[in-house]
Amino acid sequence: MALREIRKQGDPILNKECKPVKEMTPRIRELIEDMFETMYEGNGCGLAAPQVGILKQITVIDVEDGNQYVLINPEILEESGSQTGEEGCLSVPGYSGVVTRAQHVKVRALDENMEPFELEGEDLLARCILHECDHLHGHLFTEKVEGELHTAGEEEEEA
Ligand code: GNR
Ligand code: NI
Repeated sequence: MALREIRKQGDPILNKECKPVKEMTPRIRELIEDMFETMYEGNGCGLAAPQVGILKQITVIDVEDGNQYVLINPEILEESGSQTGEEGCLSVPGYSGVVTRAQHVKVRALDENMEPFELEGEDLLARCILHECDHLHGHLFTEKVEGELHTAGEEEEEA
């Protein structure tokens, strides 16, 4: 296991389309382990392969619901409802902004054994799934921010 370097906004790799994974290999298993380690080190709730410089459709998610999700070649099947809230990204360190996303999402993906599964999520899990799927298609949350990006950790004072 090893930490990988997180690519930051401005790195053109973050705006590229990722390729589907055709078969599991020892290198991809190692990548997935490293992605979890890198995500936990950064206190993130998800990480997508392009964030560590790999243009493959792989993302890992842990929103502290007791599961570690690995989504390979994820496809969004359904989106419903709406939630508006603060979002951040390990590739945009120090900033957060308000983004409106679906409240409920259903995805189909392959797991780390290339077995298909479906996952439904709400709230933070839905937000995280959509954020990670955006990464796999070259999109960052900054494109969807309503209003300004805020400096994370600095709350505005009451008037
Ligand atoms: O750590 C992260 N927090 C977060 C907060 C709200 C919605 C999505 C996320 S994902 C992000 C980690 C990251 O950059 N994943 O790509
Ligand atoms: Ni991100």
